[in-house]
Amino acid sequence: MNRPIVRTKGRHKILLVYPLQGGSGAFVRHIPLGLLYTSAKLVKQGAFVEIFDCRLNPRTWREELANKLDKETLIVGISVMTGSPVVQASKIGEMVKEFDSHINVVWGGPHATFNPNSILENEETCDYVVNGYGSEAFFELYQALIVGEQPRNIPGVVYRDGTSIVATPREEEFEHIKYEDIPYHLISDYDAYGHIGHNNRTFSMYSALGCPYLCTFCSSPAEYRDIPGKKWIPLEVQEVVDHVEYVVKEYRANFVYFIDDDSFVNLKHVEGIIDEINRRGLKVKLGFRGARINEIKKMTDVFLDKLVAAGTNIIHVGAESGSDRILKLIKKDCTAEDILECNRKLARHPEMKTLYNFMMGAPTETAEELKATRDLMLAIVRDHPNSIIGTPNRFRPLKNTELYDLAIESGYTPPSTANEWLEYEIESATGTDSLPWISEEIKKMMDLILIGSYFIDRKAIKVATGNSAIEKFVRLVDNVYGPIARWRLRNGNTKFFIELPIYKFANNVAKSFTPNFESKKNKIIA
Ligand code: B12
Ligand code: SF4
Repeated sequence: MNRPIVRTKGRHKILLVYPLQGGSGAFVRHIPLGLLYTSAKLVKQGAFVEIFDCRLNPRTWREELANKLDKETLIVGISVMTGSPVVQASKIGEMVKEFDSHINVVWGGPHATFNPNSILENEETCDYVVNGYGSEAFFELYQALIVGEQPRNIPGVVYRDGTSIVATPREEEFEHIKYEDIPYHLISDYDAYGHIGHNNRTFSMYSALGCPYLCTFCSSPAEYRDIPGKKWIPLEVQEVVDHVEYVVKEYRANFVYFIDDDSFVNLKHVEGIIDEINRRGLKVKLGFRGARINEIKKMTDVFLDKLVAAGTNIIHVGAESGSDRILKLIKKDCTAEDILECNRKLARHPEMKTLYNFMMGAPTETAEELKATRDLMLAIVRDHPNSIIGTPNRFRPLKNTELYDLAIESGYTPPSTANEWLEYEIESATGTDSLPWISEEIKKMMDLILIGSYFIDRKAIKVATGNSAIEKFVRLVDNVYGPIARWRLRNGNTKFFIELPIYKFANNVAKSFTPNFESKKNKIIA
């Protein structure tokens, strides 16, 4: 279905909403790229689209969102990740329907992709779910809704018809939106986005699509399983660097975050990009969120020097566990010793921070294996002073993953209602009740590692370097409490662990904060 946009005097407006995020959203606020991609085709065809980001107004979003709605609003689309954004999306749906029940509420994003039926069964106010990539499906859904038709046979669109749920299978191919078609103008204030402690103007983008690996906890293999052919497609170097140049020149970006699942499957790909960035003389820092130990093993010091010289400021590495058995279970294709060896290599290039991701509480994981993770974290920090231990993810089974099946076998019952999804907050220290394999001993160890991870590497000093109230507070806590946390972590001591309730309280408070990432040096004077 590819009719031109029908313009009516009646309902035609689309409002795309990014809900408040969980705890990690207090530290990282990327541009709502999913919404820009989703609206790309619609904007190109002349539809009226607005973006509203609740994260920029955490306390007043209801009133501000209500002000954006009127009798011409046809669709409110919400981008939903698993965890507390599900509850937020549910609140947005209720608010919209209270305002006007004729507005169509559409859920999309990673959570919607894996849970369309559960959403439609439990969220009365959600009318349609888009499963998978958004641009084409949302365009076609809009075309149906604007002329009052049922969105029959639209790949990826799922909806209720009476008491049954109708789903048309999605198109199984990678979505690639040309950078010229990304409607960047829908975002009015780029200074509002970034990472805590950075006063950079950060733009996230892809350099490659997909991922060829099969880590058993991750949603990506499930997402790409049925896509025929290669599972990792590097974008053309010229195109990637044209995109970088475009955001640098048009939007004064000075930090580009490659949000690829994995950028380094073929080292030549990244090498091509950094060479071309250098050749064009673009002044921009780089971050890569997808790097694997088996890939770092292949990187030479010359390659790493080049990455640093090109302005690479941070690289994220999935270490996940200090236990070789767990590393094998999650198919990381490496051992704990490999991680240490790669870490020592990365330590020789300290200008580039290395952020390690970890996971705790996988099905069958024992307390001893968790201690091995704790020991690995301590060794990483000892060997590489500019490493950062990311807040470890408490394992939560993601639908369609191999570990999900193992979790079900191990007695796990998945959530259904929005409030149950709240318990899914991966980085929070609450709610392990639905994971029956987590013993009291493991739970204590997980809590200890979680709290310790904030202090193990002095990240407050490395990351929260700005002058905002929250950053000053974080540094103060690091100075006063940090030594105790590190001592507890090293010794596995959880006696009188009053830090845990304090942490839970602080985590909740942090969510309603809007840290100021504003880049004053870089402000565009309109
Ligand atoms: C940036 C990012 C974050 C940021 C937040 C996002 C932001 N904008 O600031 C932060 C750091 C806070 C974050 C946190 C987490 N993240 Co994250 N994150 C990402 C990342 C790297 C990029 C997201 C992005 O912009 N993608 C690009 C856009 C174009 O893709 P997209 O959002 O999927 O949108 C497409 C479709 O989903 C759909 N769509 C999206 N929104 C909408 C809306 C409508 C109306 C429609 C119709 C369609 C639609 O259309 C879009 C275009 O095709 C992805 C990995 C990736 N490469 O996508 C992981 C990813 C989304 N995160 C993931 C995970 C596991 C997490 C965490 C749970 C754990 C963790 N610590 O990483 C937390 C928890 C978040 C929470 N509950 O609050 C998983 C997905 C989990 C899930 N089921 O939700 C991903 C896919 C990584 C992975 N492979 O494991 N994340
Ligand atoms: S964790 Fe990373 S490397 Fe592994 S499958 Fe997911 S995206 Fe790919």
